Amino acid sequence: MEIHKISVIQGDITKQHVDAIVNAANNTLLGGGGVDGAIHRAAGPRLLEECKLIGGCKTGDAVITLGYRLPANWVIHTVGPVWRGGTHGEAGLLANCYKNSLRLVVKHNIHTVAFPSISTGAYNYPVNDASYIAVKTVAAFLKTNPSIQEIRFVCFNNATYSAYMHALNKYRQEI
Ligand code: AR6
Repeated sequence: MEIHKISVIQGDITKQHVDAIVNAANNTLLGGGGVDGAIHRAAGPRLLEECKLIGGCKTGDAVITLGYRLPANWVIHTVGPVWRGGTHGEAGLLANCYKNSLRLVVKHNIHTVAFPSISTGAYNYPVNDASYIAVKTVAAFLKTNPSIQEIRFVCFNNATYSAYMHALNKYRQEI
């Protein structure tokens, strides 16, 4: 049962000892606030140098870099949608963030990965909807990609943690 590979914790993603952590970046990939700022600070300046060479990322897409000073070997940078009321394809774009990040996980033979709550900070995506999309999308991906051993959702605050736990329980009851 792939759902046992999904965990939810409250914590700081920069401290996670996993193969890869995911960054909730912006289209420029040149850093910002929130989890993006925290990851760049913890990884050190060489992360920005590598991101500059990539030259940007479309919303819903993902790119991969090294982790530099982070405990994680890799950083997968994905760009979530800005919430604009829900009628601008936000749900599909958010699901693409998770799918495209996990495609890179499989491609690079990564076994353990940590996600932040993409789009629910500065980009204002309602966390109850976003957390359910996150859980459902990664669970579907795990079904066809058995090489992945753990997907960890790292929630920075209590409200986010509650939303992800609720989403995981809701998904469990539906399958
Ligand atoms: N570990 C885990 N989660 C964190 C951490 C951390 N160290 N720090 C913040 N969060 P946000 P977005 C949570 O705003 O909504 C940036 O400026 C935070 O509490 O980081 O996708 C980018 O450059 C929230 O639950 O990302 C973009 O411009 C979640 O991470 C823009 O923000 C996401 O919040 C992206 O906005």
